[in-house]
Amino acid sequence: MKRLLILTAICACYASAFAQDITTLEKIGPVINVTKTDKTVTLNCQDKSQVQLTILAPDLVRVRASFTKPIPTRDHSWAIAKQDWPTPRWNLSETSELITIATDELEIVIRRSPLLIEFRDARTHRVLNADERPMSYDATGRLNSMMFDPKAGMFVAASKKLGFDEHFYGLGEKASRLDKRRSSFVNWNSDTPGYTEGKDPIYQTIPFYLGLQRGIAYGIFFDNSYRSYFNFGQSSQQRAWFGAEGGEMNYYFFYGPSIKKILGRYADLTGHMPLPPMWALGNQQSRWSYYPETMVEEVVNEYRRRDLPLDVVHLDIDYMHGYRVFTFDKERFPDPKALTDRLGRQGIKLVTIVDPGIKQPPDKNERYHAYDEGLAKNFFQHRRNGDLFVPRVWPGESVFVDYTMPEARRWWGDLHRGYTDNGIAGIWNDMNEPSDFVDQAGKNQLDVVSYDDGEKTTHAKNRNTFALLMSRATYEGLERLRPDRRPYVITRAAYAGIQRYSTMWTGDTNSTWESLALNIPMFTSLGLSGEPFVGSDVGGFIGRGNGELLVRSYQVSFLAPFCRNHKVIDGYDQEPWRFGKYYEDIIRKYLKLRYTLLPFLYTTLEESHRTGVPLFRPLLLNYQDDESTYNLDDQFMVGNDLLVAPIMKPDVTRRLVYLPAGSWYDYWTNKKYAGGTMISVEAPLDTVPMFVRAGAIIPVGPSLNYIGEKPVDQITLNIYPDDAGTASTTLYEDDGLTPSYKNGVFRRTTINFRRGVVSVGAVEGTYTPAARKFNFVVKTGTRITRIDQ
Ligand code: MIG
Repeated sequence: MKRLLILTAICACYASAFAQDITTLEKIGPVINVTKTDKTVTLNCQDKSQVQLTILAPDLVRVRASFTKPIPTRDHSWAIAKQDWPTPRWNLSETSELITIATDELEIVIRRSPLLIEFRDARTHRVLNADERPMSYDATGRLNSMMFDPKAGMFVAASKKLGFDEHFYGLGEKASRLDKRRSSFVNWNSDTPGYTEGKDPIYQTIPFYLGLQRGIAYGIFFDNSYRSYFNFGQSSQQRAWFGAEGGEMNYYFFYGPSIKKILGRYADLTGHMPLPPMWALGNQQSRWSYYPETMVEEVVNEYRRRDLPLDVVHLDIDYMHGYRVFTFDKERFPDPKALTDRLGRQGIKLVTIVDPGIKQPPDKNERYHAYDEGLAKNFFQHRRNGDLFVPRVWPGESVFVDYTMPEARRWWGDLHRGYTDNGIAGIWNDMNEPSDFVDQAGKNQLDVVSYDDGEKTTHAKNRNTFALLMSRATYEGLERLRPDRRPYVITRAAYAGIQRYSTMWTGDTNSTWESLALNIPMFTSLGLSGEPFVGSDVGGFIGRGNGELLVRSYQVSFLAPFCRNHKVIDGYDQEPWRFGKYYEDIIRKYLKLRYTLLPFLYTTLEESHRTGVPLFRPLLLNYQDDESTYNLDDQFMVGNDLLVAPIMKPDVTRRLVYLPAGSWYDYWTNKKYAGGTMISVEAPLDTVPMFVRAGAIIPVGPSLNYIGEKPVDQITLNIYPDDAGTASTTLYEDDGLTPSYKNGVFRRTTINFRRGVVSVGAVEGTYTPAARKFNFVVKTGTRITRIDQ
């Protein structure tokens, strides 16, 4: 009953959130004078407001506004990775009506009265994005329905003209379709088990979106961690707006025109994803929870006995002593080091879950190092009145660490020695919205104060960045504890910038077809929001599921960066063999295919690291000029070369597949198709329709039971020539384990094919792979007449 009441309260406040009417807000301006430094233009307004534009790059401009008062000197964001940008060439010109800032790529035209900002292409002068009304604020507090807090300040908003045929993408993890046009969203990190399409908010906040109109893209990153709103013309033909219940109007405008270029800039600004260890691309198995240790070994033995590849097993919350993080249950896991050693000999890595809640021991005499030390050092969150903040989570009454304190982050990171000393290979951060069983909406936490660089800000500001900082503490801890190994962290909640520290999964999905259908739009949207390493519980988390659903689910996830089967505690078992041999055989086929495709997947993952362009892509990312791809979210691509069109409905064995311009090869039959059209293909349960772009070379390795099982002594380069008879690729290799790739210890090998002649170009990087042989296979049957090395 109590739970029901809480739920009703949550729904009521979400409903009111959608009613935010920004047309009633006060407007900024007009401009009375302009000042300039080497990088910035400051507009001083009649109402004492200030607007500051900072030119960071020819295609990147930051807009900050402060309403009725000067821009504060403190300027800090947990999301930003790069602060020092070399000043690009730009100039300022003024007339009595307009202020114009021009870079080599952007022209920003600012009307003085009313204060309206317009972004244009510097060459064509075409308008990319324009204010629909001046930036606005709410001095009355009426839009801060949930959390009015004197520290938070006012509701702030920016409103943009809605393009007649403008499409919207990104916004991180949303339970919605790919194109966000005509939808609205809220960001307030929330634990939402069993979410379905339309549920909002869910776990993460990535306030970054892309606008695309007639092939031309821009991006906007609204770097504000308060509860925020994005409305892409849901209830208006005129405007797309964004706003937040506090903090600054502070956004970055990115110009493409290509989305790939924007994603590169976004990665420069908020951080590039480091490479995880290569085994993170291996198959992973989890459930809530495998225990005791013999059960873990049974799962592994079953995998090996059935010839199913596996690299990682996850331990969920029951491995701990009464849900105390940084401990092991003595009976269930008497000797974790011996266990990880034994598993290590079978090629298996163990990942443990770590929640933010530190148990407050009910018995005052109990000594629990994480609680005792944190309390002594004053690292836990407090309410404004000085009381310790004590939420209820799995361990019962618990406390949370104030991760805004650098010393607290360091301490938290160091606590992981308890895992690394036991051979634990990676850390899974859950419940970090942060979830509180008695207060899922976070209402009772609004007076929780965080240190925040001495600013002592409240939950309203710090909720959405809590997981980012927890993951950061974890990542940096692992880096210190094992400097010669790449950290592997998985998180549920996040804020922009998370890719620097952690990979992610999409939380508590359902074992239903509807939930499966959300995989592709969610993975691709996350990729368009700077989070390349994503995945979802294969088979779905909650509910019973069945063999057909599990197979179809693997036919999506076998090419997702994170491929992990996971199940709720009371759910029906769904390891690959649980529904019988027929389904298991098909799953084996796809898991083995994933492993042979590793050279291709790893090459594409490194591209994500370097360029910010995700591995798992919507078609529009590769075919930005093709409007048929703008709302296409039941197909995806891996890198530039592989197109996959899974089945996400029961009893369906045939589907339509859209092939963009160019030629395509059916992966299974090598049959060639002309693109730019829709084709109908057979998709019996054992087949996921898959096509290779003509012009691609796909590197494949040996079949493996786990990564590192044997030396990769042969790489087959499957050549799919285009209509001109050419194809090319660049293969990326490194040691897969250490951070030395950051210092150039990798090898990049360019391979070209032209009418029967293969040329292996000069290599880049200082890594020397073990002796391996290249085999070249031309899928058209063309004979190779020469190989130039
Ligand atoms: O309240 O640790 O999303 O993957 O199995 C549930 C138990 C807590 C939620 C995670 C899920 C995990 C579960 N956790």
